[in-house]
Amino acid sequence: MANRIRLIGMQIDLGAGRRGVDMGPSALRVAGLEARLKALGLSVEDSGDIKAEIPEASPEGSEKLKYADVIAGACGELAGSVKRALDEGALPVTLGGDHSLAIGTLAGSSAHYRDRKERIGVIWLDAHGDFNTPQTTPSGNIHGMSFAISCGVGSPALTGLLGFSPKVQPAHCVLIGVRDLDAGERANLVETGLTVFTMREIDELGMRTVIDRALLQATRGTSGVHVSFDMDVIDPSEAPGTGTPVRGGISYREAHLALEVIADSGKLRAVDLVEINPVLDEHNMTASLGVELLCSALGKKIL
Ligand SMILES: [Mn+2]
Repeated sequence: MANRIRLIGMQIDLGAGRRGVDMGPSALRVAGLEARLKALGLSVEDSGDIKAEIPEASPEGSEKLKYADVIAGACGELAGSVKRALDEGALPVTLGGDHSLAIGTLAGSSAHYRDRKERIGVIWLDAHGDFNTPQTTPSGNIHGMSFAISCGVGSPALTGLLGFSPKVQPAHCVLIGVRDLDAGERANLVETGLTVFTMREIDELGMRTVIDRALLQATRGTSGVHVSFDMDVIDPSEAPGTGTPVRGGISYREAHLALEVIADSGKLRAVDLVEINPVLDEHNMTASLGVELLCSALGKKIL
């Protein structure tokens, strides 16, 4: 793993149904992210924030694909920043922002490896599938479509970012922690053949086994793993500051363990931490947890 970390903030809430998640990058910085990472001996650069236009000043567009034009533009910019970080030998840590931003981060890491005729695997931790399409979405919110889009499923206006699709092969992708899927989304996941570990598999097998299997899947035939971590994968009792909480999530320790095992693998190449909404949080506890989790992902050990 690179010991150079580049923080990239993404101020965006256009992809979500509830406002305020665009303040997530600030909440993570206020919670001491940079100092905590430096204390681990990492070299940390903060490249500042990319700002998507606010909804009040943006055309909503299709009600089945809200704010697609603005999201595509902002994600294009983010993709460039993520690719540049990787090209320069740094590990990009993208701070969200709603999960539509993964359209940009996965495009960026995919493009970096594509230049080298290599591929990137994905481990996506989330209460939801983020695998809707304009045909199956109940809300039209793009943060519920971003994983499908990255796998080449969905609107060409978004799957075609940077001029190639898919960004990642479904065979190299794993979804972990889901407990709330829409009916059409479930069908999309089954049809795509994505590897999914639901909360039931975590309960039955334990997080260690689930993460071992996920790493095996995501690293076979790839040069490493891009982790896209949605804070709503964690139980809302530990992470209340998120827009679409669902009870029955992973525990505080399961979240750390997942990222500690990924860090130990040496295969982490990029990470997104998304859906921290300070408006809904209690004294910034969800952002503080986010900082702790990034430390685990980047090599912090208990002993
Ligand atoms: Mn998500």
